[in-house]
Amino acid sequence: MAPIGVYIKDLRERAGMAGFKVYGSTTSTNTLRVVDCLFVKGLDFEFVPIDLGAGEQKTEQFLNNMNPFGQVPVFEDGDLKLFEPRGISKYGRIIQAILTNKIAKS
Ligand SMILES: N[C@@H](CCC(=O)N[C@@H](CS)C(=O)NCC(=O)O)C(=O)O
Repeated sequence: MAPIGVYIKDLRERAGMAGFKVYGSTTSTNTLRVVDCLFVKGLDFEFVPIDLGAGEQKTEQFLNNMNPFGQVPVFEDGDLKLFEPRGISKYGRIIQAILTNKIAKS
């Protein structure tokens, strides 16, 4: 396992560069939890609607590229994808700290 400094450096390099995306549905409480968390942290993101009723979360494309569990939300930052709301929230907190220089840039 890499030391935490390596992860922090990688996060610093990627923070806000790629533009965040949230794939989800406004009828999904888990999506709304993530959206709310990003708003509170002042992090910009693009919202990509997924039609749960139509089963868009179960397509092969979604299962292979977004979330193998076939659920929303999915948070995307470049090639990084997260699909656990608490993990997304924690990631947002770290990114916010980096962007607001609470974790000093080297
Ligand atoms: N483990 C996930 C569960 C996410 C979840 O339950 N998502 C629901 C919407 S709130 C979903 O995608 N449902 C559609 C499905 O399961 O097909 C989490 O904690 O967020």
